Amino acid sequence: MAETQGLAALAEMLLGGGVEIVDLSAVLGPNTPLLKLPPELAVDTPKIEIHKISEYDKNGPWWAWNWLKVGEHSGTHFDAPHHWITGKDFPDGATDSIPAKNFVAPVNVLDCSAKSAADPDYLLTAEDVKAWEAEHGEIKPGEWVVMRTDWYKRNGSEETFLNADATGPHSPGPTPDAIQYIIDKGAIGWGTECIGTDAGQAGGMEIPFPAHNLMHKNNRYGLASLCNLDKLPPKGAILIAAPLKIEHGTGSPVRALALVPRS
Ligand code: 23J
Ligand code: MN
Repeated sequence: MAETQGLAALAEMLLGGGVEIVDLSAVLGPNTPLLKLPPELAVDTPKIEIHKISEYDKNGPWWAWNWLKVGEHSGTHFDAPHHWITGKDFPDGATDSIPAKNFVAPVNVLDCSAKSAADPDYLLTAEDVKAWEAEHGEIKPGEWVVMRTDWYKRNGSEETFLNADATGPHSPGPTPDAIQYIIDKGAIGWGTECIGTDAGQAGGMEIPFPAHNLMHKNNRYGLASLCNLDKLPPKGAILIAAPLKIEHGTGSPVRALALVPRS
């Protein structure tokens, strides 16, 4: 069967180096940048803590292990539909009810790095997405769409990553019409290299936080704080991003990986 042959070919490529595994996740720890929301609007996610239980000592002579304090939406993470009020009623919209098949899918990588370097408030429009498709090919149902900005290169410092001033955070993201367009194309999810799936200034848009509002309203997913999107081709890579199976979870840190054919 063709399916069997395809998987055998993949096995051969994995073992023979014909496919490269690109790590799309940042280190998760006390220095991970975290979202800051206006205090009059919301409570923030807590600082990440890693607590030692033992390290080959009196608390465990032959083993080392830790326990963690970590919010679901911390570091490189997955947004489930249940995260947003618009997606709250999907029976398969939480981390423990999303079908596992949705955690492995082809990925379209839109390079917005030059425009984001020129303008930290750069907003990707539906017209931009259509122009990308004209060059690289159509976005197909079931595929991820991710925005490459090279913003992950700032994630070593919360200050440069959030890029906030008196008018709030400044980081690139999508317009509502770009998000509606990829939803209509059947995209399974939308991912970015920034702290969240929305632009820094998205709270003030006509639809506040359109990536969250519209994607989750349509039972689609989000990925935030992705890394290394500059190492992916525009098309042809496979994204693996599986959230922890947290009971009724709204999201989860993930080890996001891309399978990239070696050229
Ligand atoms: C809560 C409120 C606003 C936003 C977010 C969370 C995220 O970005 C997130 O991590 O889902 S913008
Ligand atoms: Mn999130």
